[in-house]
Amino acid sequence: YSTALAEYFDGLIDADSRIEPRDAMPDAYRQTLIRQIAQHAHSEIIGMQPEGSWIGRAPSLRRKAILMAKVQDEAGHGLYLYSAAETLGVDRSELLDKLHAGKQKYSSIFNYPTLTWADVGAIGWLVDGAAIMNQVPLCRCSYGPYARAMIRVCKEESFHQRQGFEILWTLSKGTEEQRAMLQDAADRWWWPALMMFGPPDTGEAATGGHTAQSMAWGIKRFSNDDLRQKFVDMTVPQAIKLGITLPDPDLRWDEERGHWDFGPIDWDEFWRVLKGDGPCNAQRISTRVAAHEEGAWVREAAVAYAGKLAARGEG
Ligand code: FAQ
Repeated sequence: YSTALAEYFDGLIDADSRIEPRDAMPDAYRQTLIRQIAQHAHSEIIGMQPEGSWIGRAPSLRRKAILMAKVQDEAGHGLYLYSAAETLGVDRSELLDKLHAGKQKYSSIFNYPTLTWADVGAIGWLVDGAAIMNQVPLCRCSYGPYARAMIRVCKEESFHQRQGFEILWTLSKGTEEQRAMLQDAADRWWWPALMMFGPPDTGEAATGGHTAQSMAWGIKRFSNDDLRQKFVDMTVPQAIKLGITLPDPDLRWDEERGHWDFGPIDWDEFWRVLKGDGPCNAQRISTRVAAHEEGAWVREAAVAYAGKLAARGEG
C-alpha cells in the first residue's frame, strides 16, 4: 500500500466519492467495514428468530402472511449483506463460523424475548424504526456495495415499521386487555431500542469506540447519540398518538433545544447483553447453530450441482 495509493484513497474520501471493491484501501478501513457489515448481516439473520416464533401463532391469516413476508425480507437482507462483506475479501462461511463461536457480535436487541403478539408490533415500530434511523445515512456510506445494499433494505424496513405501527394501532383501539398488552410491550422494548444505537459519545459510559474514525472515513455519517436523539424525537409523538406512556419519567419536550429530553440509559445492562448475559443470548445462538447444521445438506447439494454444471462446461 504505497503513498500514491494512500493519496488516491484519501482523495476519494475527501471528494465524498464511493470506494469500490477493486480500489486500494487501508487495511483498517477494510477491517472496520468487515466488522460492521458482518455484525449487520448477523443481526438480520438472528433477528428472524424473535418474530419467527410468532408465525405459527399470528392472530389471523392476514397477519400470518404479512409476518412471513417480513421475516423472509430479513433473511434477504442478511444474504445481501454477506455478499457485500464478501466483496472485501472474506468468505461468508468464515463469518458464520465466527458468529456461531461468539467471536462476532449481532445487535443487542435480539436477545430480548417476544412474550406476546404486541411484541411483534413493538419490534416493527421500535426496532425497525431504529434500524431505519441508523441505516438511511448508511445509504451514503463511502463503501459502494454497502451503500447500494442499504437502499433496498431501507425501503423494506420502512414497510416493516409501518406494519408494526399498524399492529399496535389496531391494539390501541381494542379491548382493555389488548391496550394493556400494547403498553406492556412498549414498556419492555423502549430502553433496549435506545441501546441499539450503541454506547454514548461522551460522558462516563463513553468508550471512545469507532465513531470518530468511521465518521472520518464516511462510513458513519452521524454519531450514536445524534441518531438516538433523532429516533426519540420521531417516536415520542407516535407513542402519544397510540395513547401509551413511555417508561421514562424524565421524558419532556425541551423548548430551548427543540428536542425531547430523556433519562439515563442503563449501560451496564447493554454491556451485560453484549457479553452474552441477556435473557435470550444462549437460545439465539443454539437455534442458529442447529439451523446451520440442519441446512448442511442444502449447501452440499448446491456445491455438488455447481460442480456438475462446471464439468459440463455450463457453470
Ligand atoms: N449491539 O464504537 P461503536 C436490524 C458494539 S437492525 C451489539 O459505536 P460502531 C434490522 C460495536 O460493535 C440492527 N453491539 O461501534 C432488523 C463495538 O464493538 P466491537 C443491526 C453493539 O460499529 C429489524 C462496540 O459496541 N444494525 O438488524 C451495539 O462504530 C427487525 C462500540 O460501539 C446494524 O448493524 C449493539 N446495539 O457503531 C432485523 C447497523 N452497538 O465491534 C430483524 C450497522 C454497538 O468493537 C428484525 N451498524 N455495539 O467489538 C452500525 O451502524 C454500527 O455498527 C453501530 C455501532 C451504530 C451499531
